[in-house]
Amino acid sequence: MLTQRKFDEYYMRRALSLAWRGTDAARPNPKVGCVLVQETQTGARIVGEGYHAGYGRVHAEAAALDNAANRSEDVRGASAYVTLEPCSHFGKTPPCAPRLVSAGIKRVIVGSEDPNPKVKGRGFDILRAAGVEITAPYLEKECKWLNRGFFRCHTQNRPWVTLKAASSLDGKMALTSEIHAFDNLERTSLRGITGETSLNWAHLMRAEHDGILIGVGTALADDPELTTRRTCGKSPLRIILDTKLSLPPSAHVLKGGCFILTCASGANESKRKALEDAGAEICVLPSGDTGRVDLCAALSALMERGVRSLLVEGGPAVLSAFMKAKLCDSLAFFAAPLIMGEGPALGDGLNFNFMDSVVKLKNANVRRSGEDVLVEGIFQCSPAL
Ligand code: AOF
Ligand code: ZN
Repeated sequence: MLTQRKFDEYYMRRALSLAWRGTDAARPNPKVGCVLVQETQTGARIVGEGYHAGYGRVHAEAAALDNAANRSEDVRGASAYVTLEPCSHFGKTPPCAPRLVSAGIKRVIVGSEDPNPKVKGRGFDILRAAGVEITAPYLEKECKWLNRGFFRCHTQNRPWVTLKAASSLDGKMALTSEIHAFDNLERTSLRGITGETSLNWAHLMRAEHDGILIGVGTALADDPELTTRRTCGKSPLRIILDTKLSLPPSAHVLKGGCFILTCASGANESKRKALEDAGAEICVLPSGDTGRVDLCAALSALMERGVRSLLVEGGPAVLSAFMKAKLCDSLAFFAAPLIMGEGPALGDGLNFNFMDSVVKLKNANVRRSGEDVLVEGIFQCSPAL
């Protein structure tokens, strides 16, 4: 016989796995899953389940109740396992908490409170007032991780930021000759450094993020597409940090739309028009201490644009700028079995006098990626969700 705890864990994990199915389509809404469980004298069984399958579509709880109705199941007296607090507001769909109440649900097990100010605690109030038994938060860490971008935006007003870097064992991201070839601009090409498996993995990471950001140096040097062509899944919004608006209208990255963050308010009108005609959306921002686009302002602008999670694939300068500003949450570092010697390296431009102040990762995890090694971790500066 399962203990109540194990019993709850089993169904909440089922709700979590359903929630993951909403991956692309739910953006910028959170991914939510719901499982309805009916307990009888002969045991417990799932009578309905669902997830938030797309922005503007029914919420997970409504999908689960509809599923139960289609199966002619009786949900009165059932328990609902939901990864996020049932909502209380009329948005694109009617609120879920009253719907659970009128369906006769007697117990609700919730992953975490909804940080959206339109909901935040009000869903619980509705359930509690109706006498529904509440167990919350339950498996909170996992449920928050699922929607880390959504939580980061509501708690810090910026997207979840993942830095991705690929280098040799000695941390080099390019050869010196490559930089000279591009007029001292940073270069972060994966070509020739990491292997196929890591490239495929990197494209999967792109599909999991709402936005992908590089510096204009990388755009000029590599002329990348920044798509998910090696895998399935939606390509993220392409974003270029381009302080002086120097990206040429012929750049690959402009095809299919691209968001340019610049400080060049007075840029030549014809240049601006040519970029816009080529697919760019230009956003003029203040410059920070370094004379480059202020990263805090950049992240707010991206949040406004619907970006909840951002993958930074920049060269060393852009990666270091995010670390210096402490505006980064997780790292994915691919190390290839190579020693490249002189060349631009991860961490270039960062300078610390004491070990206490170096950039640190917590929960670091190491795994193989073909011939390469993938180190993942959470930056110590990343605030709790
Ligand atoms: C739930 N269940 O499955 C989801 C919830 O634009 P709307 O009307 O779809 O509302 C989106 C907000 O509703 C979203 O920001 C979040 O607070 C909540 N999402 N709530 O009860 C769901 N997706
Ligand atoms: Zn809802």
